[in-house]
Amino acid sequence: ELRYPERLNCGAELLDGTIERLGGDRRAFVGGGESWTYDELRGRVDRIAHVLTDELGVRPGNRVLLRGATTPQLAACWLAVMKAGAVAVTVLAAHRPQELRTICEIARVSHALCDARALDDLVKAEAPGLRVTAYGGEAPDDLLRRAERQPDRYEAVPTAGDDVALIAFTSGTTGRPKGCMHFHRDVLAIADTFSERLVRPRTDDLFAGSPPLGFTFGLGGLVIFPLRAGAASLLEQWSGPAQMLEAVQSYGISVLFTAPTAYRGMLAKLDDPDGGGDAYDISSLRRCVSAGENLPVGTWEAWHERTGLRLIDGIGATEMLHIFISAADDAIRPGRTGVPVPGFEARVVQEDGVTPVPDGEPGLLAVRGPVGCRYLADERQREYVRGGWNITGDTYVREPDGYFRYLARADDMIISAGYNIAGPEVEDALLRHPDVLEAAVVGRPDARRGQSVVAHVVLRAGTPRGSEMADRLREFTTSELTPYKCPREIVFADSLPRTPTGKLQRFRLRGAGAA
Ligand code: 3SK
Repeated sequence: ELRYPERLNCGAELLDGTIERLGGDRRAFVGGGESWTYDELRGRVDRIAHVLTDELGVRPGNRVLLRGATTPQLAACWLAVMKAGAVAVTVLAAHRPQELRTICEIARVSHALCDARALDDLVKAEAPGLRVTAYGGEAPDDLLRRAERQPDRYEAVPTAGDDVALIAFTSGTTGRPKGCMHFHRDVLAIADTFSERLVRPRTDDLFAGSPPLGFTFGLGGLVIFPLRAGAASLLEQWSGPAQMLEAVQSYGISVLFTAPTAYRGMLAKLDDPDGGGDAYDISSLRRCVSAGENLPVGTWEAWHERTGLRLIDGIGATEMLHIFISAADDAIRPGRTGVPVPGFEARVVQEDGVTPVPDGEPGLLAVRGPVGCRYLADERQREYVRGGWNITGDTYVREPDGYFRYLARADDMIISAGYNIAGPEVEDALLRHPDVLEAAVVGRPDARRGQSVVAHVVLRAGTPRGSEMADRLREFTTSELTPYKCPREIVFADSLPRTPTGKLQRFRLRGAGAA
């Protein structure tokens, strides 16, 4: 069982605690041409914390919005907010002014620290009473300039373990954004469970990944986990699979966090005879984590075959802060997400959210553990947490051996002629076809069947589209799946709609027909 002291500041634990245990003369953050040791990082964080409290008037409990590209500077600001006892409200660079305004309103944000290159949308948001300070720019009152004039040691505010440290926003597929509150102890708990027990970082590891720090998948994987382990993290924004492969090679990344689409994108590059795939040396990779989306067996196998590495799949949620079902090493069973991460419990329940369903039958995933959902002032809390269990909105089967197999988001189950069809299962089959790069399968209203199965498919570069290809894909799925699951229609697309955090937006495809 995890036990933390009553007084706990996660920023101080991650920095001062790690320095005390392992020493400060070790690499902490790399990126944008910078490389800081733990001692240097602490100096920068502490100076920023001084500016927050001594110049900007940030008080413990104040909500501070953080907005910027993935850089060491953004991560230093996050740590400074933690040490100052304030509450970080992390947002995505992709959030538009109206969304930013809503977030500021819901979370009653008083201050914002914003990358100077991303100021425009925040200024346009015109959030009432918001005090915005830019960092990383040329202005004389830039946060980092001010920080240079401050002392390099700051005594962290002695927050309680169950003081709120972070409000992470999730918009779900539709509706008003929900702010998920997480405590100082939660920040350490995700490192001490999933990271410590499954990723098992080493002090000489270099972490990196594509999820932004405004998404808790990225915040955990790129800031919290490496710091807790005394490892280093590369904090850079990547634009695509080629850049990722280049970064792995040039920096010697050993622990990678990204989504299945990115693993497929990297595989496509590695296997492209004209793309110089063999030119990439990615032998530094040791641990690869996949989350954010369902990981198809085909992707797992292809990555294993190409790299010899066993992808660590996991399901996480903003409400749960990070990953709560997963498996690593020999415990991995491709096609299953895994088992509850040590410290968590999971089960599959009926629509009422409390009655368990027998093993082997589909139902709603329910989970509980050291972290959980606490929506900020939102009635939807009642739907998410029922009887002490978090109902994540995913449809799962628990197999008799205790492994959890993902079927679909509960909203994405297709009911056709009385059959329940999980779109991701059909997507997995399509992805096994050598010409298919991406696939999204949805139900379309159908007078006879209730819904009919429609597949939206992105083909590999240079593959001709058309009815012949559609017939071939339909035939292929019939050879792989029970016929009632096979798509009645195939729609070819250049790309699929995704959220800024990379999740497929299947709801945007429902009702969309052939172009
Ligand atoms: O939402 C997700 O998919 C997720 C995955 C891993 C860790 C954290 C999150 C929010």
